[in-house]
Amino acid sequence: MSDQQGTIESHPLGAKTYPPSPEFRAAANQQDPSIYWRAAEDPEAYWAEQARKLRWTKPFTEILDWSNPPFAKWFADGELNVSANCLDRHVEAGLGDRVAFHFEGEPGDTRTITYAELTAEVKRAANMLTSLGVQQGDRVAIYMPMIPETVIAMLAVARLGATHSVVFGGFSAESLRSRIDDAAAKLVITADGGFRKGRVSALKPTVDDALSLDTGTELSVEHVLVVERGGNDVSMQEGRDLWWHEEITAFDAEHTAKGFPAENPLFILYTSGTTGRPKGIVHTSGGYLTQTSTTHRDAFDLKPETDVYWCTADVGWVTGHSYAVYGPLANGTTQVLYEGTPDTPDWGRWWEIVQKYGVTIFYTAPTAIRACMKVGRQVPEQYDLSSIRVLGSVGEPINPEAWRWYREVIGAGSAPIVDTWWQTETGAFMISPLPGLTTLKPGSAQIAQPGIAVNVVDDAGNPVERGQGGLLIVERPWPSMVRTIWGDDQRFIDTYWSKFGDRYFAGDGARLDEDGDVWLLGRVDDVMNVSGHRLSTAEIESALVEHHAVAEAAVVGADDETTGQAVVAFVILKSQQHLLTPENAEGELKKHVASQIGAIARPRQIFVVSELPKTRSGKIMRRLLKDAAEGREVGDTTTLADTMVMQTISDRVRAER
Ligand code: 6R9
Repeated sequence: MSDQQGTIESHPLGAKTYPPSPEFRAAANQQDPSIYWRAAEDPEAYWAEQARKLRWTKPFTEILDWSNPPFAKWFADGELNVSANCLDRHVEAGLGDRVAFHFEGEPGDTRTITYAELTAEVKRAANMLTSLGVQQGDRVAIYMPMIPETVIAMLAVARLGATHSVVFGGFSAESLRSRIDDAAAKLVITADGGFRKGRVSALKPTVDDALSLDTGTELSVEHVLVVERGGNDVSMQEGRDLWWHEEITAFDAEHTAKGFPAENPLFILYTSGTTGRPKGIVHTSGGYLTQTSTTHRDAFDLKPETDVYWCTADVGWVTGHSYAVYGPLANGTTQVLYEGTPDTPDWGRWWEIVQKYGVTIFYTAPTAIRACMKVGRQVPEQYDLSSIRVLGSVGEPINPEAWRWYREVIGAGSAPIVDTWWQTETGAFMISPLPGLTTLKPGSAQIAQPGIAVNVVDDAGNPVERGQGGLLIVERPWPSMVRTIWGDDQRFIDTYWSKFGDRYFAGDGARLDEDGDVWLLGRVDDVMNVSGHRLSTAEIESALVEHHAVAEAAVVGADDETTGQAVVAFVILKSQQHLLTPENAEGELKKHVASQIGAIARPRQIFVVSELPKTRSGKIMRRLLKDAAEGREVGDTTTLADTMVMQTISDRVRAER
């Protein structure tokens, strides 16, 4: 097998490219390519210029302080109020009547909230939190469904200079408690329950369980504030628990926002670490708001006067923080906020919402796109999606098959797709096309944002040649970067900065193509080594889903006596296809992969399964599939959306061994 076949050096993706249409380009926020070199020439000046678009109560004179790497400070002598930048600033500019949120509850209830109304609600809530003793520096845990009060709570905490820690509503009592303990939160804001898949999913009872666990850590929580949403029965502990709607009536909508230092911690967000306890990623204020608002405006080509923007991510994830709350609100965006799942009451729900509100910018994840593909294009085709003009993708590499479907079926064959690469740790987009400038390549996130410098290096830290694969790094500090891991500076240093000095190690494999565009290849632990050849799980998965009978695929590298690692694939077949049966699928698909990529990539085994193990944010947990493929006891499944999936899969694998 020559090195030209079956390795990441021959990524077979995306032959056809998609330049911006002349009309799109002519109207785009960024239509002059010189932005890239101007920003590269003096990134600090570029970011300072962006930062000055925000409202500072005390202007900054320092830009970047990197005197103590890896602990960066941006705009450190400046002061601002993040919440006032998202609210009061717009109202004072005469935009109070603009809709901030079109809220759509899962059962069909709706609320329209203008910037003036949102500002008033946040002021009231800030007064309420003050009365509960919340001050600058305090931590507040938020465990909520996707409803307006969740955003109001975040902005009220931020307004006081306190720090929120949003915990995804699907997490267990144990996970919630460990996050409360780690941050020593003094207040928990929750709801009785929220609507999910047609029924009420309780939240307050989980908070009760979390707070009554004996963890060996003294409970930091003084109060629990409960929003009424699900209408489910909950018990309220006298003195500790308070109803939001009862308390808030005592407070008026007068509240003057005070400025806080640019490096005041805005939030902690825990990422599911591969091992050990979750990492509390710390983000601060001025740099974070600068980069989220800039990238939101430029990568989505946002026109706040006319666009209706919808990011489908739950606010329990970083995408919800940066691109459903802070970035869009700092830009005065009109957004859709939807409480439920895309399949309730049926798979037309998202598209019905797009049609109803005339959504123009739509941002979701490849896993959701593939789920919609599986159901079939006849569903979105029943709705008028002609308002859509920009599409976004995030969370994992988007396979070209899904990319083309997304553009064709959702984007009327013309909407640019911005494939945005970033992480909880980066806070905001790092690699993404600019839709008025970039000729799109399906499957590649392509190019660093202006003012950001990324590279692909080998293990020794030397840049790879074009056409080669390696590890993705960020060359210089950026405004929205993680500042530390909460309470654990050493872990911060060890995790991200021990490999390449003061260059940030992202943990992702990547390849530079002949044009210098970046192709993300998945986490480095997802890059396999088969007979000394580097193979990417993403590459083989992409080949598998290119097959007409395959709906979804996950690939892992399993230990193999002769080849070091061998490729093991798990596939879901499309339901309405008649060409492959589970019995003949294995042979046919092995042949298909070999012909698409090369014999080196031919999977050793292919298992047809009905579901894949996913986290609640939709990421496939390949680590567990690897356990099953290697015949080990399957590891920790507590972060799975459906913990039974792995049992079924390991039984299947065992039966074949
Ligand atoms: C925003 C978010 C981060 C990891 C990251 C990478 C993967 C995210 C991607 C992508 C390829 C993209 N990832 N976006 N891979 N193309 N456009 O997802 O944050 O949950 O912290 O995950 O997700 O592997 O390292 P987070």
